[in-house]
Formats: sequence, structure tokens, C-alpha cells
Amino acid sequence: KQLTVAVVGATGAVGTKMMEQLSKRKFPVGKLKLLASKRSAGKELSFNGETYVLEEATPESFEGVDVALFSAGGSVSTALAHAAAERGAVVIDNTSAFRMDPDVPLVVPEVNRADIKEHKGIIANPNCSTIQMMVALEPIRQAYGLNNLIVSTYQAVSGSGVSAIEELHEQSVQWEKGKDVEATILPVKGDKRHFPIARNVLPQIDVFTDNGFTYEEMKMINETKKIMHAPELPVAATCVRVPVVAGHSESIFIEVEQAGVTVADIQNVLKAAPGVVLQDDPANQEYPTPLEAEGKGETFVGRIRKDLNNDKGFHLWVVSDNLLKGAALNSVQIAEAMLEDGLL
Ligand code: A2P
Ligand code: 11C
Repeated sequence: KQLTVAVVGATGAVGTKMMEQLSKRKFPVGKLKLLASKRSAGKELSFNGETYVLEEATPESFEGVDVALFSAGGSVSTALAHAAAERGAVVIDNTSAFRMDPDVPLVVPEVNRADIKEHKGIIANPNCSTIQMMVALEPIRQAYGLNNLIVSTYQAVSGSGVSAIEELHEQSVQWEKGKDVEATILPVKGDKRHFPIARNVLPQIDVFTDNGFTYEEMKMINETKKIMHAPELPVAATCVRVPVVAGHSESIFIEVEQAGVTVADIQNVLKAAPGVVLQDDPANQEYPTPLEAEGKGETFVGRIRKDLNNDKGFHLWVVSDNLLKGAALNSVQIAEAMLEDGLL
């Protein structure tokens, strides 16, 4: 069966990877519509060796579309996702616009694939930093239960789009040349103040909410509870931007429910877990890094240690390519799962 697929935000950091994943994974694309803003209309992009002309995304763009992968920002999804669904397209939305909507499944296929069938036209792809954490922690939760979860992230600039990648490059060059370093994008496009990311670390991703946590932190907290179907689970997050182009890293503390669990038990669970690669051999300095994870679809886990004071406490280091499993790959995997389950 050949499908008509639309990519909304096809010129963006994630949209580009969505096209790459559709091609690489041989998704049955019969017809492809590449959509972006008016600015890009008429530009050309190639897919599977053929040239496609970009069009401005409008409600009418979705006539005859079977699957629409959205990654053009929340406001574009808010404006167009329902219009696409009303025209019969299944929308897989990579923005935060609908993630907490009770009518919209929020899906990591390795974790809660069964939720997909509850959809009413829109399925949400979780935030990148949430996805990799779910892939690593759900198998542990299934085996030993979970009482508590605290995460600190080290997130790549590509999470903030093409312009943030360019900003890191430009600032690095400015440093090299001894020029003044200009910051206009990070930590958050359009916020009151901007700080350099080259040679720096910024403890702010997205804007602050009233409780002192940022939206990125609240996404990790709320999305985790929804994906795991665990509304009571205590979750805390601190999200930090680092001068890395691709690959989010996370330092995670968990407390499991069951007593007597060992590091080897956790390692064995992760060895068998779908989408996980265990990379945990401190004696040989074997642990995941974002540079090594870049371009790969798996979630890499290492540095697994038992807490020194809490017998049920464990520390883990979790790394994945934020544009792949964190975004484009997960979206395409949702579409693949739907095809396999006869939902497309
Ligand atoms: P465009 O290149 O035409 O601006 P990134 O996350 O890397 O910043 O990319 C954002 C993506 O969202 C780009 O593909 C961008 O297209 C697209 N986009 C931005 N505004 C709109 C809009 N109003 N309608 C459709 N696509 C948009
Ligand atoms: C970042 N996690 O790294 C963000 C990007 O809700 O999909 C993804 C934002 C989102 O900046």
C-alpha cells in the first residue's frame, strides 16, 4: 500500500530528518507533499532521488493526505492540525500543541504503542528529552516498579532549531577571532535576554512557568506521567542547554519499588529492552556520549550505579540523538506501528 505523506516544516531541523527517516526506513511513500512557510514556497528539495517543490502549508494542502508529520512549531500545529485531520489525514504532531490533550495519545512506540488506537485524528510525539528517558526507564519500571524520578539534562542546541545551530557555530568563530560574541537566539527565541551558548551552559530551556520550573521541565514531568500512565509518580527535572550540536544527555536518579535490586539486574533488563543499547563498562571507559550517538536511532545507557545511601536508588546516564529518536524517528515509528496494526 502506497500512502500520501505530508511533511510540515520540511526545511527545519526535524523536518529534514523526517524526510531522511521516511527514505531510509523505506516507508511506503506514494506521493509526498513538502510544506513550510510562505517564505519557502517554490524552493526545491530532493527525496529518494526526485525533486519536490515546497508549498506553503494551508488547510487545503491536506486534501488526499493519509499521514501528515508536523514539525513547524506549536502555532502552525494549532492552526493546521485539525484542518488536516478533518480532511482525513492522520496527524503525527511533533510539537507541544496537543500533547496534554486527553483526546490525543502521546506515544513512544516501545512504551505505549497500544495508546495509538485511541486517536481521533491527531497523535502527539513527545518532547525529545522525554522520549529517550521513557525508552530507558519503562523497562526498569515494568521489572521493578518506580517510586521516584529526578532528571538533569544536557541538551543540544539543535533542539532549538536550525537558527540555534547557526548561532553556536557563529559564536565559536567569533571566539576564535577574538571578536565580541553576539547572542540573539538562546536560551529562548524572543525572550527578554540572550546569552552566549559557545563556551557556556544555560540553565533555561523554554520560558519559565509560575512554579519556577521552565516549560521544558514541566513537559518532561507531565509527559512522563501521561506516557507511563502514572499520574502519581513523583518526577522532577532541571533542563540545561550545552554547546553540543546533536544528542541530548541526561543524568537520571530513580528509586525503584522493589528491594534488593542490583546494578546487574538493571543492566540485564536494559540489555533486553527494545531500542536501548547498554554501554556500561567503566573499567574500559565505556559510556555513551552525544557525539557518538549522533545519527543513531537507539537510546544509549551507561554509568549505572547504586546510590550510596538508598538501597532502592540508582543513577543512570542516558544519551540519544534528539532529532532522531527524540523527534523524526519516533514520529516515523508511530506511522510504521499504525501501518502494521492496520490503522492506516
Ligand atoms: P521555513 O523554512 O519556510 O521558515 P526549525 O525548527 O529548524 O527552526 O524549523 C522550523 C520549520 O517550521 C521550518 O521548516 C519552517 O519553514 C517551518 N515554519 C515556520 N513557520 C511556518 C508557517 N507559518 N507555516 C508553515 N511552516 C512554517
Ligand atoms: C529542546 N526539547 O531541546 C526541546 C525541543 O516540545 O518538541 C523540542 C520542543 C518540543 O529545545
